[in-house]
Amino acid sequence: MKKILVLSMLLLALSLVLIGCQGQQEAAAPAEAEPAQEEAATELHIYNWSEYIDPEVYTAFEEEYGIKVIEDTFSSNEELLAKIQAGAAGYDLIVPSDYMVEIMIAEGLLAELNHANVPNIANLSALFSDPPFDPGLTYCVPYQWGTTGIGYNSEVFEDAPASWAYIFDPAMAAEYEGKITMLNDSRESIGAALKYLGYSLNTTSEAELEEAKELLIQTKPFIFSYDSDQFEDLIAADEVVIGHGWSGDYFMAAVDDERIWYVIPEEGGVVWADNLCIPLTSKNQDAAELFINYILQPEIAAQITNFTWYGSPVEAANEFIDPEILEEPAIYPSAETMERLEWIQDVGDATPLYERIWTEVKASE
Ligand code: N2P
Repeated sequence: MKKILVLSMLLLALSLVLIGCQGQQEAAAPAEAEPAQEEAATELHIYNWSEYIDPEVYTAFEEEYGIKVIEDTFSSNEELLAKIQAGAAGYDLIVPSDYMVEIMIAEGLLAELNHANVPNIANLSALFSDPPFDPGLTYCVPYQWGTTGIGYNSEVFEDAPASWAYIFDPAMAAEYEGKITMLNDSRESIGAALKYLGYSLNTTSEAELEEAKELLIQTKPFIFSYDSDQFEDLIAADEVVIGHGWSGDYFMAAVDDERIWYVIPEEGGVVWADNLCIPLTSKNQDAAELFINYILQPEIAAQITNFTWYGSPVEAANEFIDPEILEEPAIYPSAETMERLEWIQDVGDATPLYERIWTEVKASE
C-alpha cells in the first residue's frame, strides 16, 4: 500500500515538472522480440558517467550477444559535448542529460533512433515517453533520473543539513572549512548558488549570474575540492563531511558506510534525467540499439537501479526494484518536494556566460 502511495505521489510530482508530455501512452507489457542485427559488431563503445551501471549488465549482454562492451567515463555534460564536438568518433552510445540532449540535437551530433529496433521502449513510464528535450524520443531513450542536493556524514550532522546555507553562508561553512566538496560542473555548481540566492538555475540575467559568481568565489576557501567522481568516497574516507552532489552516488556509498546520507535542500535543487543516445559517427548503430533494447527489459532496468540508487524510467521495472529504494523520498520525491526542484535547460546564448563564470571561479585564488 505504501509503495502504491509513493508511486502515485511520484507520478503526480513528475507530471508537474515534466511539461510537454503529450501523446502519452500506457506502459505495455515487455516486448519479447529482439531486433535482428545487420552487421556482426563485436564491440560496443559506451561513453558513460562513472559508477552508473552494474558492470554485470555489460557482462550479461556480452554473454547473450557476443558483443563486448567497452566503457569510457566522463564527469560532466560539457566534457562529453567537447569530446564529441572535437570529433571523437569511437563511441556508439553516450549518456547526456536532458538539456545536453537538446544541445546535441541542435548541433546535429546524434543519430535518429530506429524505433523498430527498440520495441522495449513500450516499457517506459508515460512520463518519460515524450520528454520536452527530445519529443517523441526521436534520438534518445531515458536511462536514469535523480536529483542534485547535499550529501553528508550523519555522525557530524545530527539533523540533516537541508539548506544550501551549510555551503554558502560563510558563518556556517566556516565550521566545516576544507571539509566541503562541490561538483566540478558549471551548470550544477552555478545552479546551486543561484538556488541559494533564490534565482532560477536557468537564469540568463547577467546580474544574477555575477552574484552567483561572487558567492562561489567567496565560498571557495571552504571547499576541499570541486569533484564529480569521488565526492561520496571523500565522505567515507573522512576527508570531508558534507558536499554538493548527485543523490544516487551518496546512497550507493551508504550501502558500505551507513554514516552517509543525502537530503534535498529546502531552497530546492536539480531534477535531471540522463539518456542513452547514439552519436552520428557510430558505426554500430544496430548494436547500440540492441543494447538500449536490452536494458529496457524490466528486470535489467531494475538491476541497474538496485545498483545505482537512481530512479528508473522503466515503469515495468518497479516490481523488481528494492522497496528501500522505491520508498526513499529523496529518490522518489513527493509532489511537494518536486515542486522545489528545477530541470536544467539549454540557456542558448547565455551558455558562454556560464562557462566564463565557471572558469573565473575555478581560476580564482
Ligand atoms: C553517476 C552520475 C550521475 C549523473 N555517477 C548525473 N547526471
